Amino acid sequence: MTDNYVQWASWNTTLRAPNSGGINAYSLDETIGPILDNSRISFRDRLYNLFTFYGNYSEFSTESYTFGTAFKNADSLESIHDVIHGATGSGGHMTYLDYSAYDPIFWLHHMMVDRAFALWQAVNPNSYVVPTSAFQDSYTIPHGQILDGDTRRSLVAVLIACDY
Ligand SMILES: [Cu+2]
Repeated sequence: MTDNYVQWASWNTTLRAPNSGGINAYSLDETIGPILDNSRISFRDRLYNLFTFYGNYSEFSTESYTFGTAFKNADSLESIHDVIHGATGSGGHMTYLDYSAYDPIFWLHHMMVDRAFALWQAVNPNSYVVPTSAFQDSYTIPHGQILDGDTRRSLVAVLIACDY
């Protein structure tokens, strides 16, 4: 465990905007409401733009669509999602991928992401994953492998084969 992650061994409660990384850290909840409140109109406008101008699933959904491709998209549902993770956590659980699901607000946040996706999908029923090559290696996918609408099922097959 590196020094950057030592707090996870000592925190025994969910923290948002923790006042420190120490064992007696507490949440500064009162700082998060204004951050989200000040960004509310921006989030609304960004979603409006995504719903209005993005008819391609890959462009709408993910910011990684721009890496290593000829495609450029200025915004994505994933990007909005990321900003809300950072703001809600403000250094606490929601900020970090490995720990965010320990904060109950994670599930409300992801419910809203799913809702936004469902709304977009209702308007764009014929657009889904555009086959794109993986821009880097991962545990299950080598760089260059084509990712498409069947990739997730392939990952499930790998997990089943690994007895997870
Ligand atoms: Cu998330």
